Amino acid sequence: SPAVRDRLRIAIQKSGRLSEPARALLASAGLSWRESRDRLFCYGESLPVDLLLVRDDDIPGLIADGVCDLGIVGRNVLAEQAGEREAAGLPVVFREWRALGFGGCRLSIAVPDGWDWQGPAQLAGKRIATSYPNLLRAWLRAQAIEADIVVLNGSVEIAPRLGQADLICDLVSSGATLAANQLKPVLDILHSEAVLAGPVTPFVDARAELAELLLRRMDGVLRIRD
Ligand code: PRT
Ligand code: ZN
Repeated sequence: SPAVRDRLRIAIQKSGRLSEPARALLASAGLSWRESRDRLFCYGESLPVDLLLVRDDDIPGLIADGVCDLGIVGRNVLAEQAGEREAAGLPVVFREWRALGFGGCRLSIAVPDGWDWQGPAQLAGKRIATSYPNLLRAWLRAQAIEADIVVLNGSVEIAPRLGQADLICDLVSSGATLAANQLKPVLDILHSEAVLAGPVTPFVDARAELAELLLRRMDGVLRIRD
């Protein structure tokens, strides 16, 4: 059972696409920290809300383990890890609390430029490279398509050229990376953006009020930005 705490701890990406916008959002919500930029822990000054700077992939697990209370992470990462926990028979103890309006991208199926795309049925029996096996598996199952999933942790877009896979399922924003690898997106299986993630069950100590205050302020900032 989670320890009783009177400070709220938020995990954000240490360095990457979501780190600056996450910090900017929290700063706009009135948070400030005593910190040096490269430190892993930032002590909250204006409110008892601390930051932990981590790899984005670690954020759902940190919430699940109760090391952090909230996190700012891509919906793609949160949903993938929820699927992974479900597949392992573990309870999914985190969920999306708010969509934050930055870090937008799609998890898309992309095929070689030369393919004459006719629809999902064309994927049957193909090898699909991805870093999102759980999201892809769920989507394939829903479409009743049997295909082989090739799990790669990086450079997914070169897999077809290397002969490791026939096509890919990867994150896309501008599409330039796909184009540079002679691939074209044909359908989106998830629309993603940065989200505030938190536990499924409410806090029972001082963190409840802190989280409520933070949400109220964040909602105010997000409304103005709209
Ligand atoms: O070190 P750490 O593990 O924390 O960082 P990371 O390298 O895993 O994550 P990072 O910073 O690359 O991405 C963090 C999050 O940003 C992702 O989980 C997504 O939610 C979101 N995001 C938004 C993206 C993109 N847009 C995106 N374009 N994540 C990755 N990409 C990739 C894309 O797959 C392609 O390879 O960026 C490349 C450029 O994309 P195009 O389409 O503009 O060419
Ligand atoms: Zn990562």
